[in-house]
Amino acid sequence: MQTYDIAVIGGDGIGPDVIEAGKQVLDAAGDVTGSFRLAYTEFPWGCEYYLEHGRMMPADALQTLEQFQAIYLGAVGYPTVPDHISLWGLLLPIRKAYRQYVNLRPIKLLRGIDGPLRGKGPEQIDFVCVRENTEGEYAGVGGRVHVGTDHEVALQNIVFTRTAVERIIRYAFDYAKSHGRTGVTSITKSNAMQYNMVFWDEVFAEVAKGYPDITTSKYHVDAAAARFVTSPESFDVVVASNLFADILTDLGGALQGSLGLPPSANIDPTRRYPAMFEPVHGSAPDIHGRNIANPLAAIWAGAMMLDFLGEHEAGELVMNAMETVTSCGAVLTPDLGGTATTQEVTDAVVQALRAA
Ligand code: GGG
Repeated sequence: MQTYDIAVIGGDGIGPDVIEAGKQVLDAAGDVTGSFRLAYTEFPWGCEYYLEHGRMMPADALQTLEQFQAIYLGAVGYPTVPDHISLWGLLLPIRKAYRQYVNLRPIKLLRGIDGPLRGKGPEQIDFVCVRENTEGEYAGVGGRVHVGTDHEVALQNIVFTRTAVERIIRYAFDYAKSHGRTGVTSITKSNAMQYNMVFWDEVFAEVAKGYPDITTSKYHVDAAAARFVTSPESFDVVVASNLFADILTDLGGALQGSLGLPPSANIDPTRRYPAMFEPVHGSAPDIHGRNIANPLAAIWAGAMMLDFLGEHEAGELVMNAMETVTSCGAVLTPDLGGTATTQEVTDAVVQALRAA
């Protein structure tokens, strides 16, 4: 039996609760398939750690995490610490240091979930966003001068390198090819952003030439946002910059019926570094401690982790168990109109998995 070493960072707010739920489901998948076990090592990093130590994770955290095959992350951020400190203290350094240049975010309406769009069901809402995950608007280049004066200046520079733009676009095409998807849509704002986004458009056109069997389309981000709502079925694989895809995938979460559902995989496709799996949602301080957080995004992220580790059957079992629960509709958390607790939903998924 294969053992995988998994680093677990529950993080802040509801993060530890939904990751605990995910672990229970993943362990059940290991039992049922009999083909693997996950050996977890917990790291108590996040905002509480920051308040005690003045940093979100220890100075040698990146060396420590490098020994693991994958990282399972809950959520980062709490009102006690400014958001830019928490994000730049934990999540972004991991993505950048481990060259997790792909952030894969499926947008799929699960069976039984009543999405907000009239006449759009699981057949119409089923696409994948490929988010550039190491630079762009999140490059972290900038500064502030004349701080506190009436002529204060704040600069935040966007960085697009050919290496990063080309590899993420290529990944989107390769993903489409290997997953039976037929179209790739590129999203920019090249009418207003005449340097970096025009550059992206050019690279997209160049890379597309190598994939004659894949149809292509491109939209400005404002038009794309409207199209997510009016015509989600027109998307298959979407590729966009760090910030644009982050914003659009929250909209995607809304199309899925709740931000408690979408998962996210941060991947270094070369596998030189560990990948990191997390729910798209944050720490939700407003519902923290009430045992009503939806665990499905974290469970889904766990299914992506199993798939990435090569445990495809187990990943599929977890997805099917989740859809059994959503289809039945009896055990759902309040964000999906139900009254169930985090643990009740988790138990229902485990039960469905074992029954399968
Ligand atoms: N699940 C991790 C988390 O806390 N995400 C919230 C967040 O603000 N993420 C920013 C990002 O994905 O760029």
